[in-house]
Amino acid sequence: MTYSEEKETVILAGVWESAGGGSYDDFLHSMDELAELAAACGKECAESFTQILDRCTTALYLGSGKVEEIKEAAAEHGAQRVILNDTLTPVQLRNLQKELEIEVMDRTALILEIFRSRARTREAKLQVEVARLSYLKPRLIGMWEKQNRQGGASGSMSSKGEGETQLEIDRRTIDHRLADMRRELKVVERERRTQRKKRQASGIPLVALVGYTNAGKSTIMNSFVKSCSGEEKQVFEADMLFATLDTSVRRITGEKNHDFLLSDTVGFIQKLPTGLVEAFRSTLEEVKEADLILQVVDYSDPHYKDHMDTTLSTIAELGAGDVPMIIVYNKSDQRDDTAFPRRGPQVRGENGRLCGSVFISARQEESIDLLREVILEELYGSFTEETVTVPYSRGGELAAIMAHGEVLSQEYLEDGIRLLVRSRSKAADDVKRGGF
Ligand SMILES: Nc1nc2c(ncn2[C@@H]2O[C@H](COP(=O)(O)OP(=O)(O)OP(=O)(O)O)[C@@H](O)[C@H]2O)c(=O)[nH]1
Ligand SMILES: [Mg+2]
Repeated sequence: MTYSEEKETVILAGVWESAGGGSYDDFLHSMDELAELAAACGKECAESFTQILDRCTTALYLGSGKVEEIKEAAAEHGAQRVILNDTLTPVQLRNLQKELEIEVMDRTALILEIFRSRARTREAKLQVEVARLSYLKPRLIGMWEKQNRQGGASGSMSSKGEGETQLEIDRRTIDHRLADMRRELKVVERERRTQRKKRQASGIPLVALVGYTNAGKSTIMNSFVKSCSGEEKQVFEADMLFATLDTSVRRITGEKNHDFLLSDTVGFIQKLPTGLVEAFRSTLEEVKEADLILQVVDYSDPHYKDHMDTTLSTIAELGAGDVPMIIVYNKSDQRDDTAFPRRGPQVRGENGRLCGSVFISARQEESIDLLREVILEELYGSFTEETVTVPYSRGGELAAIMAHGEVLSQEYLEDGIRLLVRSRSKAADDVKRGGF
């Protein structure tokens, strides 16, 4: 699955299953997304075919008439590949390839290819490779048949029997490699767990940016980073699907000892191959451990509600359904009906839980200030003013109060100092409990 420097010309095709329950509109949207995925992978789409069927055909995915049409179009455009909008069975892939006589690839393989080209760290590379080999294994037979037909790399393999033997060897090789890589991943995961424990021990709350791919998560991360530690800790952001694959965590300075850690990770998409969710589980595990999830939504996308559904179900799948959440309606600058930055109404989440919401643009400083305020409120409570009297003998307590709150006035009494303190309510509770 490599692609050359020159753009590969492809043809897209998808089936809307009228008996499948999904709406036709959603189907068309997923076809648009397929085109974006292909573009993100450096492919040029020459034509796109859609077909309405009760159910996809078990032999070919598409109807045979449509396959003929695609074959003609592929010849006309000089296309090198046809990309299908679903995950195909090994049989469908094999048959289609035979009929079309050019490369065939399904949505899962396309996403895997993007992930593969983007993976940077050893962990991400291993995760993608595990997902890719698991996907490839049941589909090897089709590749062998193709090689035989073309007299490809192993041209000497003339009889079927030899091919089958080679297939067995290949499957075993894959099994060995998978076992090796899973072992290596376990080691990396252990390191990640150790890091996470250290972080938890530090007591600094973790806030996780989560959302559909291209929603603006990395841009929000960078705006926060820029506001407190300069440019050098920036993460990669770009107008492309799956710009981020590796999780990064940055410490964001709040105010008065109220810091938090912000994590940015891989985005979601509808029909994200389950193999990838599995492979990325340890990376996404951060989300489960978070004290707060920021669900970033591209509010300028007409399909933002579907994206939210996909994100919520993936969060639930990861076992992070109970983590408090704030919905961040980002890219509000791209809408002419939305004032921003501002707080939005409370939104009822999947399990009936209420989440706060906020309308922002990640590129605007005031927006980031508001978002910081909303995060701090959620983590440390809203501001309250309270009078406390600290005995002269307890200087440590006085220092803790000054570190976490703002002293508005002070009065020296006989038995101690009376202070009027403005602080976040959760922090004030801790002071009262002697938690500092
Ligand atoms: N107009 C506008 N563009 C934005 C805003 N936030 C992000 N973008 C742009 O949207 C594109 C995607 O942003 P990223 O931050 O890379 O998105 P992401 O959610 O990290 O995406 P993945 O890493 O692919 O999951 C970039 O071109 C950003 O410049 C915003 O508030 N307004
Ligand atoms: Mg990103």
